[in-house]
Amino acid sequence: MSASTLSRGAVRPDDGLRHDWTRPEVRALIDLPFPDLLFRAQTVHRQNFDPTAVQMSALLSIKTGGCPEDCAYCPQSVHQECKVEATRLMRVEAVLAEARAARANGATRFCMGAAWRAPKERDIDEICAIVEGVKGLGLETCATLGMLTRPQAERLKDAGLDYYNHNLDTSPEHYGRIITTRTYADRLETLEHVREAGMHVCCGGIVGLGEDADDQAGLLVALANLPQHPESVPINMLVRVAGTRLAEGDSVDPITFVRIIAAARIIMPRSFVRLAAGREDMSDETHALCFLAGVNSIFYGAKLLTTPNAAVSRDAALLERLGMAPMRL
Ligand code: SAM
Ligand code: DTB
Ligand code: SF4
Repeated sequence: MSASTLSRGAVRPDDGLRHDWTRPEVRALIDLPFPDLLFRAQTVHRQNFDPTAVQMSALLSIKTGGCPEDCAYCPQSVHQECKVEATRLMRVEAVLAEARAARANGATRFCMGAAWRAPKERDIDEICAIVEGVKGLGLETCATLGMLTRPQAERLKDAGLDYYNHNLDTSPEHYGRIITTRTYADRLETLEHVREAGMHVCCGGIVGLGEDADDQAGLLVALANLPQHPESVPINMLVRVAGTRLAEGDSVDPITFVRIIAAARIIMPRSFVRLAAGREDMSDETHALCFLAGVNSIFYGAKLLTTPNAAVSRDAALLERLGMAPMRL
């Protein structure tokens, strides 16, 4: 995208950050000797953040299943053999009860996910009421509802939505093997609408989709070379769900995963890098290496959207063992 084709809200700021990373450069970073890579990541991390503080986001599926998109990894797609029961959008009061519980647990941001390709206008009315309610509890608000138009993004911003999550998922080349019902360009367009509306961007991807090392670098390059770095970068380890197209496959070496996290930290130095899905099956030691590599955000709570998350008691004990603590607002 040239500067002249960027619309106003997406104009690249003079932020002193690099937006011109190349794939060979990022591959070389990922492949650095592990001590050098972690030293660089930890140095960058300390220049920008308190290395002991972890941002805690709670996640709630406010509209589950029945999604028309064909994302190969996702149990909520109607194209999968597993049939996650489709629900309608939750009522405001039910969402607020969950948000209060998340706040009591220590989460400072409440992320709401809906299994939609894109919200309809009447959905936006209901979501705005939910966002206003959650914001009123003193929580930061985040939603992931699929594709958005610019007016929809503006309505959500006006209702008090702080962050919008919309992932690039993988490299542009690998993308077509994972999703055919929505293009990479569609995703970039939604991200632009979110930016133009003045919301913070939460955008990341998934490791373990059968991608190669070049795709892994390609995802990071696509994220870092956005007009502005996403404020929040969730890196998910694929949760393999029985009955999905990606139920079987080779698992990614945890050291490779840590390397990808470290490279994300180095090339997006001021972004919160979130260790997102996949923590339930990750050892405490892998968690610790991810924190060293620059992770400073996690999903906190018993459940992700449809699958289990690492237990709250385990997370609390791990942070304590590591001398780390939840970040306050
Ligand atoms: N339906 C909306 C959309 O995809 O735009 C929002 C919800 S969707 C579940 C949000 C993100 O969750 C996806 O983009 C994907 O990155 C992640 N995700 C979904 N299923 C996953 C899985 N099994 N393992 C890891 N991440 C997953
Ligand atoms: C993100 O990057 N990961 C979250 C959130 N954004 C919405 C979703 C993870 C979903 C994991 C599979 C599930 O629980 O259905
Ligand atoms: Fe639908 Fe989102 Fe799942 Fe894709 S990731 S199938 S868009 S809920």
